[in-house]
Amino acid sequence: MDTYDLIMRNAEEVVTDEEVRELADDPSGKRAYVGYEPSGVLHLGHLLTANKLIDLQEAGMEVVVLLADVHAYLNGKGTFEEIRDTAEQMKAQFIAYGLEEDRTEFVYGSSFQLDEDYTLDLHELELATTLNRAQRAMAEIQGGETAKVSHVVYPLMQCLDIEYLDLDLAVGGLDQRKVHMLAREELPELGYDVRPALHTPIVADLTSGEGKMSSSEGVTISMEDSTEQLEEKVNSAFCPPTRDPEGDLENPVLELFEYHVFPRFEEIVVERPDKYGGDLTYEDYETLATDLESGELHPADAKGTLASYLDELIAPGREKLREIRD
Ligand code: IYR
Repeated sequence: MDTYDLIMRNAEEVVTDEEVRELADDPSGKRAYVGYEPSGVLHLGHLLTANKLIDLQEAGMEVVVLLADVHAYLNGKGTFEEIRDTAEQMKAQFIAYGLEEDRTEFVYGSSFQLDEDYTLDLHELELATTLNRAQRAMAEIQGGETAKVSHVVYPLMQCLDIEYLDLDLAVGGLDQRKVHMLAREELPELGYDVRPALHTPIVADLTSGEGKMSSSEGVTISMEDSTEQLEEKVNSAFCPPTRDPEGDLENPVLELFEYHVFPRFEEIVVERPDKYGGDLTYEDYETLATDLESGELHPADAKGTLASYLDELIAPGREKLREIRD
């Protein structure tokens, strides 16, 4: 796959395409990042952006993972000590998942966000940004009410991270787009460069096909799931025989194949007894989706296959978590 296509694979949008093409022309030494609030264990929401980081590493870029401890604190995720503990566990799970340890820089937010220069820049941004704008940038990230002062400081700090980590590309789920747009507008006011952003899709809730999977309600798959739990969740997933269910619904089974399985495996084998037509082998998502729509691939077989590939992907992280906790 050529570098531009690899960078763009499964991206929902990039801002701007022209800037990303420029990056793709000369990716070596360029720095991309995702920031994560340390909280809980890794789930498919985290792994979707991690897949993109793995693509970017393959494209020759340097990858930075921001363990956003100060952001998690501002968002009410616990004490600093709890957040640090969770962050260390997250780091171990990311490495187990496939981020190359010696080519990934893990950075704690608190290692630079409390410095004087950063703080003064933050205050300058506070002065330049309306409450309304900061609240809107935060609304999709926070989900609930953004009534605390910490909730408006949070997105401004996220804008500054892009400059202070010396990045060439900001990566995040679509829920981060308003922060990235704010950064594009505000960083030049402080005399800093505009950097492109790449947004991954938000995968629908497994059972309903609606909303976003990684929300606190609903079902998601995490590094903590046993093989049996994972099978159970996938088996109860919404999977109509179409990639485009009516209205706002999505087919989460197909989405998981597209965003999680195909990027990480060369080929997917659906094991079937001979009397049901024997094994099916897929090298790309399109063919699998087409077969599901035509009835060639039964939803139950698709689910069984999905569960076993997802299990393979999360197994090393699950093992790591067990080690840490024992
Ligand atoms: N807002 C992210 C966490 C986060 C991301 C980046 I990129 C930062 O620079 C800081 C924080 C979230 O919703 O998890």
